[in-house]
Amino acid sequence: MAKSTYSAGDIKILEGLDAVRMRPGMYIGSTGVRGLHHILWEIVDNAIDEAANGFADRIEVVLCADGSASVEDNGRGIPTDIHPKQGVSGVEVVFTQLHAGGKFGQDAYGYSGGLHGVGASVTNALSEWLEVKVFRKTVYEMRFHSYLDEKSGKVKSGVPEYHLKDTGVKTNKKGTFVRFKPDKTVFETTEFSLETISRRLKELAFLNKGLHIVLSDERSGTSVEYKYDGGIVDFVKYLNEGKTALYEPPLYAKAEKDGVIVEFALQHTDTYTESVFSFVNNIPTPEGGMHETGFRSGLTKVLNDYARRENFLKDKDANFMGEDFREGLTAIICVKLKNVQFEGQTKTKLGNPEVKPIVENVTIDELDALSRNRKLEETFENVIKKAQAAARVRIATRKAKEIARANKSIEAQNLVGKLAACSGRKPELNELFIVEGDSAGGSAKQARVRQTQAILPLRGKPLNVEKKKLDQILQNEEIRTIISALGAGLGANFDLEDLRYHKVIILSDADQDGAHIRAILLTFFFRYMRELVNNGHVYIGMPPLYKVYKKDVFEYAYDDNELQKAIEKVGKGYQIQRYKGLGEMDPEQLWDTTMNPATRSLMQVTVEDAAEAEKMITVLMGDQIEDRKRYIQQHANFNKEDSFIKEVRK
Ligand code: 28F
Repeated sequence: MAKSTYSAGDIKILEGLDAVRMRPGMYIGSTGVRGLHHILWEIVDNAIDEAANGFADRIEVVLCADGSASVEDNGRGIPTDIHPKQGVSGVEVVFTQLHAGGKFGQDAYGYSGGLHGVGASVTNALSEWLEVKVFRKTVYEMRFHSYLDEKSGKVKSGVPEYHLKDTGVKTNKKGTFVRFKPDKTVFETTEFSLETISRRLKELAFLNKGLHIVLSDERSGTSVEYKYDGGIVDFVKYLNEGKTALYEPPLYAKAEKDGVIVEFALQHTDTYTESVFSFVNNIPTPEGGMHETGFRSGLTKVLNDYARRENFLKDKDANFMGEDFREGLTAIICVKLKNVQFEGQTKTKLGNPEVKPIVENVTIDELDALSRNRKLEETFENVIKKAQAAARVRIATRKAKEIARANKSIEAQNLVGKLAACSGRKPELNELFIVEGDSAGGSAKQARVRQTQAILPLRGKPLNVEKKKLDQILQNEEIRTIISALGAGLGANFDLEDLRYHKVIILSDADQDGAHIRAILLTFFFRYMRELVNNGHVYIGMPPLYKVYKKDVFEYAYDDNELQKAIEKVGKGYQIQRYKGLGEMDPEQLWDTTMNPATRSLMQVTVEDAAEAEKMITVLMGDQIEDRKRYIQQHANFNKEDSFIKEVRK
């Protein structure tokens, strides 16, 4: 049984607590509202440690009406017997000795936090009074208080009123109860925040599977309880509420390696952001550190291996990037270790370098095992599919950046001899005719209105951009010339403001070749100058197929139907000229039939349904021959490459 009087010989040890009161900031960071909560967390952390070590499963926190707070756990109870070295009870050691062994001997006590690691004695030192009860068959009690010493004129902190006493009162309870009143002369505010405390207690409940935490606020008469039997799996589910998860339940693993306990839970959603939250010994590490780095590289490796093993990646394919696997990822990573080193701006970054390979290896081993579980086949497939989508976007974005860079050199391109520019300086009035073939180009140059009509003859077929990488596309002279002539850049860098021609008119022959050239150009515009199409700047010139004439009367016909009507109009003795191509028309005919705004026929290209157009272009212009065949069969009525063109004669 501990002695129950307090003698002068015991005083020496308390000088440490007076130092705390002299410079509270050194021990709890600040005397503001954060510091106030800090002294509560010291007590809560001890209760959590007891639970984390498997001795307690319930913690109750009460914010009392008098400004005090109490914490109770149902653990073993702080030792009541006399500590062999200190000569006083374990309780007295805990509340009077400043960080007894950097938070009472981590070896004896297992893992404990580093942030609040200065211990319960600091809470005692900064309280008006503090009361402890230990329930071990009977109820033990001890009280401390701070007071102004008349003799020295100094404040004495956390002084025991008596040594730990056994009240003799029998109890069925076990555990520790601590109640303290923060000192008004220390803190700028002594009002506990229910919001701050409930948020953290909820987090602690997630981090400590099955731990029942009860929080009561006597000031407002409210109370909340937290208990998560799924632990961090429940944490991930909670974070993903309101989002669409790509699989259920979250992936989870826990393992120990080289004295470090690693636990993680993760689940992907259909969103695009990454939400990875990490903890060390229950302390949040928003700045990340070695554990997060290890987790990320382990995740990337194991998922790439899986993708290859399951043939999502073929031999020639490059690996996914880590970021591809983290798009829409919600994850919680928890590690527990001794001798934590915190770094960073706010000391919330794990600095221990040995932790990186440990977490990486645990992540690889555990996730690899899960990925070989046939029941999780669909889960992993969904993870890879999400990464495939992310990779596609990543590559497209990179292309856009390359395009932006390439643009600069394109601008400087010399157009002399190719483009017959117009003299007018008003883009809204200007028209660019992209004409198939040199001879039609020559006629068009002669026929045009110089001020508003520019002619760009295409010599060969432009490149089918759908099948090519951007660098190849930009090597194609025809394409470069078009980009340069329009002057508005391309890709992400495309800017309508800089467009030199508000009508871009494709003039190609009404045959197979012409249709192909048209489709190639439209694909290029759709892929790299979408705005141009969306804003209705792209047109298709419609050269007539027939001329029906007699002396000086004539009619043009654009199809067989119109041919019949033309024949009726011209009447007896008519003659028919069938145009094989634009090249057969003389400048005057070309002007009349295709270029004169008063008499010509243009089709405006619009995209009615971008998703449909996208799919169609991918299938028709891409290199999946089987897909193309199937698509064409399914859309039997499908007017070849031009079906996303809405016909508007202008
Ligand atoms: C309300 C806050 O502080 N709970 C605690 C224990 C249990 C032990 C312990 C604490 C004494 C001197 C190291 C019991 N039996 N809740 C709490 N529960 N501290 S604090 O021991 C601390 C030792 O130095 C405990 C066996 N081992 C440890």
